[in-house]
Amino acid sequence: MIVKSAEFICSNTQISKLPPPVKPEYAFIGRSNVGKSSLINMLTAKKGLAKTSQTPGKTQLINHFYINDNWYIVDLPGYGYARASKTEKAKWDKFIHNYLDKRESLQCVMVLVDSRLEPQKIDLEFCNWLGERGLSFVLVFTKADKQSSIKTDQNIAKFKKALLATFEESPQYFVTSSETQLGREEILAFIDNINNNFEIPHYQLPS
Ligand SMILES: Nc1nc2c(ncn2[C@@H]2O[C@H](COP(=O)(O)OP(=O)(O)O)[C@@H](O)[C@H]2O)c(=O)[nH]1
Ligand SMILES: [Mg+2]
Repeated sequence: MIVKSAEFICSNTQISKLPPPVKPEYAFIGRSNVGKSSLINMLTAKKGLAKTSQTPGKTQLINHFYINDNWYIVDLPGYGYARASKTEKAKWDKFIHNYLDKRESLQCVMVLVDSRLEPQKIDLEFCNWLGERGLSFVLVFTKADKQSSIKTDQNIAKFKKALLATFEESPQYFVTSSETQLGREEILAFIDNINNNFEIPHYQLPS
C-alpha cells in the first residue's frame, strides 16, 4: 500500500464523539515509550503526525488519523506508566477497555512490544485481556535497530512462549524499526488486505 495522505482528525475522551464507525480502524497500543508515535509517523511517512517525545505518559486521548481517505490509525494512550496513580490507572483501564469493547469498526489491535526487553507482565496481561474478549490483535516488536537480530529473535521467542501458556496459537507478529523503516511494508500490506474485505458494520447513531 502506498500512503498518499494522512491527516489528524480528532482527539477524544468520549467514545460517543468518535468518528462514525464506517471505515476500517486499527488501534495502536503499548507501554508508554514503546515507540508508538514514532511507528505511526514511520508508517504514514509523516514526521510530526503523532507527536513523539522522551517524556512518557503524555498522550491521554484517543487520536484518530485518517489514511488515504479510507482507513483510520488510532493512537491510544500508553499503559503501564510507572508514575501514574492508582486512580489514573483505573481510569485508563476503563476508558480503553470501553473503546476496545465497543468500537464496531475496529479491525485489529496492534500491540506494541519493546523488542529489547524480556516478556513484561503488563504486556502479557493486556494480550490475555484481548484474548478473553475475542479481540483480534497482532504483536508489533519495536526498536529492532537497537540490538542484534539474534537478541530480537530471542526476546520474540520468549514472548511467544509466554503467550502459549494461555493461547493455543501465538498471534501474528511484525518486527519493526522506526529508524530503518523495517516492517513498514509488511504492516501496510497486512492492513491493506483487511481493508479490502471490510464491510460497513451495523451501528446505532448516538442518541
Ligand atoms: N532507535 C530507535 N528509537 C526509537 C524507535 N522508536 C522510538 N524510538 C525512540 O523512543 C522514544 C519513545 O518513542 P515514542 O514514539 O515517543 O514512544 P511512545 O511513548 O510509545 O509514543 C523516543 O526517544 C524515540 O525516538 C526505533 O524504532 N528505534
Ligand atoms: Mg506517543
